[in-house]
Amino acid sequence: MSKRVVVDPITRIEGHLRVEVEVDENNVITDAWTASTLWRGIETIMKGRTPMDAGLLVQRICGVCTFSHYRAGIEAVEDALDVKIPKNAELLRTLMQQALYMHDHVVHFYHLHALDWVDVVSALSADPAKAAQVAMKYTDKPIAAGEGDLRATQERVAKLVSTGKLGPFANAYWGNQTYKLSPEQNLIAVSHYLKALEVQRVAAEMMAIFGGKMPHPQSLVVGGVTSVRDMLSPARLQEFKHKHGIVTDFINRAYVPDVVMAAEAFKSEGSVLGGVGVKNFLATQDFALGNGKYLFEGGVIMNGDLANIQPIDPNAIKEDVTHSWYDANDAQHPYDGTTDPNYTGMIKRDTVYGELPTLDEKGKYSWVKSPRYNGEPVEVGPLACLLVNYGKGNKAVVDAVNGLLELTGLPIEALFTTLGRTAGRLLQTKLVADSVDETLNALITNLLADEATYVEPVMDPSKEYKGHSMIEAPRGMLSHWVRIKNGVVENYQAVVPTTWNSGPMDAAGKKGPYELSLIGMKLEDPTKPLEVIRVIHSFDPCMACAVHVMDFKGTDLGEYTIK
Ligand code: NFE
Ligand code: MG
Repeated sequence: MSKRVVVDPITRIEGHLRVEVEVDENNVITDAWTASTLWRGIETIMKGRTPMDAGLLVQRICGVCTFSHYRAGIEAVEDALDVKIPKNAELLRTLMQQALYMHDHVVHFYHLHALDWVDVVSALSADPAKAAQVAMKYTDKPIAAGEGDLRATQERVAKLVSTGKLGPFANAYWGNQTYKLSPEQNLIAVSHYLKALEVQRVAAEMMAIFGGKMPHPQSLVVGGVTSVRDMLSPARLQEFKHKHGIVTDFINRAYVPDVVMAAEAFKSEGSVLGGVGVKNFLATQDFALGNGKYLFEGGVIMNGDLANIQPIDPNAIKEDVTHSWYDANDAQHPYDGTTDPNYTGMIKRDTVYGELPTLDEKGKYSWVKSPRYNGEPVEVGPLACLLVNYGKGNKAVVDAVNGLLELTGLPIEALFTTLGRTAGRLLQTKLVADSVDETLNALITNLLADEATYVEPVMDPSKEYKGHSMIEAPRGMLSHWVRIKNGVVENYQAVVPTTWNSGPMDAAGKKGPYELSLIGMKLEDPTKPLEVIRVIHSFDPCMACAVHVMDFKGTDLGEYTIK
């Protein structure tokens, strides 16, 4: 007898995500469906507006990767109007992107994903003196340094537990048998979790130095950046460098050792050794270094074939809505894409929690569309970026990947797992952090000879234009597509990283990365599905990005029972 397990809401993500799985009598997942239960409306409100405002409006798609949508919106219009921005502007955009990644990935690992690997309650029984020794095993200068520091962390958490109000640590599956770290290792990680709350603020400040504020920076315009002399003064550049040093130090002395520690502890835990169901990957070139080169190259991997990486064909991208709550006849290319909502409801059935409204997998069941590349689902994100660059022989990436495999004793196949996805995000963070000096130096050198930060775009209202941007956002490849007519936006579509990964089945019944990654995994206890959450979190879901359309009419979209 199969049973249905419902996880809703998945917390520690951005937005609203529901996962349903069927498990057999051995608690092995036999089928899975993922849905966003939130409806928003940004693509539609772009119509009829000046393309010069596109970036500022579409950055509201999300409060997390605000810079990514901002930049993608502006670069789509620049592509349409054939604007080539000055080198200073290009480098400044790269520096902001680097800061975004350093912020976003650190927050994801510690505050959104770590508690899938770290049992906070177990940390209470650790011996702080022993933990101080254990920390030295993974780095000679641990952030969680010394017995006193670790004991203070333990006392802080114990105090929280004694009040009975666990705050951020409430309602988790503590004690689950798939937690593998020792009490001492858990204590080290909890100490870094708390420290990361401070460090992420410094990374956000890096963004604000060039963006004016964070989130939702304001310094990009069609044609370049508004950052003129004041923003590019030596004092500002120095401030950026200083904050970069603080965050990089944390990455080297906490994030790297913690992932190595987790890899060692979890390398025989079955539920983290699956988790890559779709072996197709897509990543675009990004992080322009100002010399015509990019930190990361782009390409498409099909069927896990790293030896045969193809260039991206923008015409191969289409979005299918067969199982999404929208109307459209066929899969659509984003230049001609529509976003017409059609909510069809849920169906009641028996679950491990009793009778509940559940996803209607034979009909429509998610607000997320299903992007496809030549009709195939693909995974995007840090892992996709690393695999594409590893396969193409990008030296920095090859060295970083091989270095980590050596350090952890993991085989190359381990990349194609939940653990690999999480370790891949770490390596991307480190590569990005390590490229900042080169970018800053290129900017400083260029500023000595050339102060241009902006070229005025020219738009002829009697002409029609179309353009798109493809960039890497922290969760993967992001593309924006714009058509301009009579001087205003005629159509606007965003094909977003989390949409690629979390979309429902397509017309051919093909499942996307989230759904396929769950199938075949065994749950220790279906009423406490930690393993499901760990796999899904490894993608770093952002449903706000994935859906980006909004219910203005307050329509009743469904009823939910949250257990
Ligand atoms: Ni809302 Fe986003 C990123 C974009 S996600 S966070 O990264 O674009 O899918
Ligand atoms: Mg879209």
